[in-house]
Amino acid sequence: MIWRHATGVIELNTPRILGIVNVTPDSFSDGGRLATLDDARRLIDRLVEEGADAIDIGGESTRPQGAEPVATAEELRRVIPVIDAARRDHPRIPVSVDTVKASVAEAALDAGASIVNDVSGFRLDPRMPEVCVAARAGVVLMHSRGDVADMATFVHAKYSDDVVADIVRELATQIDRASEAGVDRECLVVDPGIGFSKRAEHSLAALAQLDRISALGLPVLIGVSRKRFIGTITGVDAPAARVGGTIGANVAALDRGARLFRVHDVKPNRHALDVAWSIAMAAPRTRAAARAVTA
Ligand code: HH2
Repeated sequence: MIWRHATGVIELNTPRILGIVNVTPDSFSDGGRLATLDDARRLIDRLVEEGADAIDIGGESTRPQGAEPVATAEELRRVIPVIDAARRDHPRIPVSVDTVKASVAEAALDAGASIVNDVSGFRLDPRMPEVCVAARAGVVLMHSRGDVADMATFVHAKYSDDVVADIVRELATQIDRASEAGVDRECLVVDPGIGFSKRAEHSLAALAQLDRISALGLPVLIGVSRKRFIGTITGVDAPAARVGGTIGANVAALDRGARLFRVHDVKPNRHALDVAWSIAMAAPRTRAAARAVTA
């Protein structure tokens, strides 16, 4: 399997890690850490050094307490200089932009981003599919409900007895919308949207039955990093201290078919996923496999 994006290909012959860069004052686990462009560049240097295969840059939080939507001009002001710097500092590393706004995606793609990570899965901005098609961008279609302000709360967390069937059905609609707009299937990956309109039991069902998400026929990306359900299970309140729980969830997801992992703490996740993958393959993860990313 491969994931095609605007400037190259990510071969999914090994677990791939997207390092998170939140250029937001209010993100739930790392908000406000990046005060200057140099702070963002230093973080990106570290994520790449620790083994990230791509960088996911976002300028609007969807925090679980309910988020404050960000104006387009402000979101652009936050993300474009960081995307530009990431491309100049690390030309081999693909950049993803985490946004639900087509105008932000468009400017980000112009600045050198090659992947659009839309946590609304093309639901919130009708122009998003055409922007992605025009740039031949890689696209993450994530499952969520509601808008930016409430998608990470429990307002829309009402499911039938088979929560995974509901997620699969809604994701299938989002995939159809993307295909009808002309997005190449090889450019698409799906994400069950852990914690988005999902209580702990819903997120756990999605992870436990990830094979049913994989059955949609597209690569699966998951974002469990430091999330609330890990705090619920472990009793660890501070998001930054949830690394162990994050690794547990990522390794379980790898076993159930996930190939792309969006994380804050690249180094420990890189080590854990590489060891788990090498066991699954009964062979060490090779350097050649690790290099099969073009940007
Ligand atoms: N989770 C968050 C943001 N973007 N994108 C994808 N594809 N999958 C996810 O699970 C996902 C995502 C929320 O996490 P974070 O960026 O750490 O926090 P915040 O939204 O508060 O900035």
